[in-house]
Amino acid sequence: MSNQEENLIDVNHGTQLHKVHGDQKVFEQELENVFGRSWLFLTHESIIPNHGDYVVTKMGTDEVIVSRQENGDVKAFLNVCRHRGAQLCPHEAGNAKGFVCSYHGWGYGNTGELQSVPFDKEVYGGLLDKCKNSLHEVAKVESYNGFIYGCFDENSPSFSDYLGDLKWFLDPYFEHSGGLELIGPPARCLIRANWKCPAENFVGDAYHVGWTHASALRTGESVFTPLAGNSTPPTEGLGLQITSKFGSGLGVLWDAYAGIHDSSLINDMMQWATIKEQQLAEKIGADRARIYRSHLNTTIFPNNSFLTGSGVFKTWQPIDKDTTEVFTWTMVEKDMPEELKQRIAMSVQRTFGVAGYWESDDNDNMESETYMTKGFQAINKNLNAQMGIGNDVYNGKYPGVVCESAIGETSYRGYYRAYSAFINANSWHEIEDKSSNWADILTNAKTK
Ligand code: UNU
Ligand code: FES
Ligand code: FE
Repeated sequence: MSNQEENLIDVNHGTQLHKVHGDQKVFEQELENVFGRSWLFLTHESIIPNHGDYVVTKMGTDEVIVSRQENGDVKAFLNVCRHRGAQLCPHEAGNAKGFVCSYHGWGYGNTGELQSVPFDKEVYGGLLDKCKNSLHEVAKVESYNGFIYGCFDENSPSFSDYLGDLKWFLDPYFEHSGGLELIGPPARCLIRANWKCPAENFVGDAYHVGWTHASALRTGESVFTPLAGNSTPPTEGLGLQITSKFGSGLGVLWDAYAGIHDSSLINDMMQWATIKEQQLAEKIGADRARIYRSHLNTTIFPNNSFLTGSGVFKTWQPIDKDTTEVFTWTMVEKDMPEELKQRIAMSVQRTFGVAGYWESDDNDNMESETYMTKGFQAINKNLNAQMGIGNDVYNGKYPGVVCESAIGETSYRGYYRAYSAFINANSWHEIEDKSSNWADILTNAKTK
């Protein structure tokens, strides 16, 4: 147990040590205990629809090939040749029945099997066992309404159990809407910030929107514009915060489907969602139909964040303790007119693309959080995630641990409670064990 970090997170008091935002030893434990055990977003069915379609993406610091099989399944493999370890596929995406290494020419099927070895008989004398040199396969791959996630640990719960109480809130938009598609290829860029800074921001920070994004709100004229400069106080009934057993969490801002998009999109998007909300009300009831037409800011633990309605969909890939590669896609509803999908995709790049006028507001804060906490004196001091502590309710009116307030830190606490369980566990069995009383821990937390 000596390699573990019992004091990094104080789950009972809603505080974390500064070094959670970037410490070499903590980073190494995250790769093993968090990225090695969690469900990580890979790609979407709509991006690899046909046999042989593939993308190359990241799972933690590993690069993986995600490939559509002949029977329709999706498999994922480390993008590393079994011979001398060279990068197997140098492209970001394409269609291929197999991959040939650029170094000595070993050839693999898109099933991962080693199929051809130059001069196999002559140089190995028939002693090379091809069956034992398949590509290293990611243990589990699952689709949630077309969103494909992979997990390195075969003992993980199913993706839907992993989502836990969040599923009830996500299904209206992801499933009952008729389904989504993801528009790629993802924009990619590096930020000088620890990967958790943006992950925790998206899991539950409605607090920063009016302040950090004041000028984006004023110039963009979105449905959130009244919040600009914190000129409107958070009213009762504005929204909710929700967290779940394994750290995934979200914030609801009621009736705000058009999200971050500017005035050129508000009318068309709200009209679209209002008609669909009425249809959904008959199918799934008025409460959940309203959730479809609301705005959800979400992080699926640990590093996949999105804004529903807004259509912003991201992964935060760790490069090192202070560097993150940000991937940004657009998600839209399948049955939207093509022209509306394209306008949303362009607006997502204008707002949350690599130079987006919302994204760049956030990145200054992400980078300064990462650096300021590294000072010699600062490093051992605490962060504070105590807002609304004591007001969290488990399985009340809604599933999950919920606070009926738009602004608060319920989802931060849930995220870091789970993070602490992952960091201090050596197996999924131990994560489950440390999480059996998760809701009690969160609802009983006190500031002192
Ligand atoms: O967390 C965010 N980035 C966000 C939250 C954005 C818009 C509304 C709420
Ligand atoms: Fe939140 Fe300073 S006010 S980081
Ligand atoms: Fe932001």
